Amino acid sequence: MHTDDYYMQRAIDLAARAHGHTSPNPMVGCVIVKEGRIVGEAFHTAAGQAHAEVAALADAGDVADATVYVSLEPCSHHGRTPPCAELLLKLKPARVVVAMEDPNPLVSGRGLQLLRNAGIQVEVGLLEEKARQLNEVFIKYITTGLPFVIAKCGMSLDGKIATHTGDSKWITGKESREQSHHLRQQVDAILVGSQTVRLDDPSLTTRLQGSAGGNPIRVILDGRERLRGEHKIFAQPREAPSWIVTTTSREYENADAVLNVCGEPGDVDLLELMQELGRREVTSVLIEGGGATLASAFAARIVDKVAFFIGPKIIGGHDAIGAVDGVGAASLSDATLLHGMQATNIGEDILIEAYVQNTR
Ligand code: AOF
Ligand code: ZN
Repeated sequence: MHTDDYYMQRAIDLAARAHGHTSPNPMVGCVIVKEGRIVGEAFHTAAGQAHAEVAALADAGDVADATVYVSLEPCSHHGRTPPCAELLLKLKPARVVVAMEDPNPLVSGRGLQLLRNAGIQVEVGLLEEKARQLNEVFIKYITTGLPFVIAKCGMSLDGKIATHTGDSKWITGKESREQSHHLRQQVDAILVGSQTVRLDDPSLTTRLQGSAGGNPIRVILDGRERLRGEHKIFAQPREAPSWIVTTTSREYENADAVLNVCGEPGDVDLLELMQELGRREVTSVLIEGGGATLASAFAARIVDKVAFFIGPKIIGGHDAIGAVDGVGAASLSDATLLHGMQATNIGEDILIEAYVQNTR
């Protein structure tokens, strides 16, 4: 006999198997238990595909005395698929245990209410923190319409992303770089400034061994219109869409989309850009620099999480670019405050992750 915690953990683990594949939907897992045995289980594989509960119920057969564990409240609305709560009402399991309420305003408690009204025993909040962390992207996107933004960089212990002559390859080791590809695989879009494209000419694709990792959309800020057509992001055949963001009406014949986002001339309004990306169902963005782009992102308060890789080097020099450039905070009360800061050893490097307080 296992505990409720055990089965919910299994539902969360199942959900996580689809990491990077469910956008704009959440990751959801479901486990159905009868007389101490798992009789059905499934996870949501992609938007438009069956919800976790539907697939697990199909797997289970008769669920009259069963407990259904699901990592997100069963939905009550007609989206791309019909409401899971209605299917549960029809099949009438004895008990439904849910990790967290669905933050989708179309659901938010209505699914639970439907089940309770029908006399099904409902419990909410088991392993809720884990479930919320798993779906931090979905929670942000569905409640604000803005993508969840991760600011990433690779820097020396003294916070530099290049030497004063511009040498930057490599500050962190190959394990960190591989970890960055995992991050790319999990997001809908990567954002960089045109300076990074001009200096590094990156391809910004996901390269992971043995994985058909999805390539995120490449979003390039070109407020000052410095990009020409010769860069890898414009190469054919296209490995991923390239969207260029400008403040004027310049046309880019090689771009897959041109997003005209007003701001000061030469300065893209990043909050407006996030709103536009949200409208295009981009639920997560990985900002990969450089220093000026990260500075604008923190100043615009669009960053939710940081992932800073620190290599065991000290570069020094006041002309060496820092991870976060720009003018910076005038007083500490203007600094971007973080919480939940965590360190992980990655090869010889350390990855620091933390959440930004007072994001939008
Ligand atoms: C669940 N189980 O496996 C998922 C849920 O367009 P649809 O029909 O796929 O609905 C998407 C919404 O349904 C999504 O925003 C979220 O509120 C919920 N997703 N719900 O009970 C699932 N993927
Ligand atoms: Zn559903």
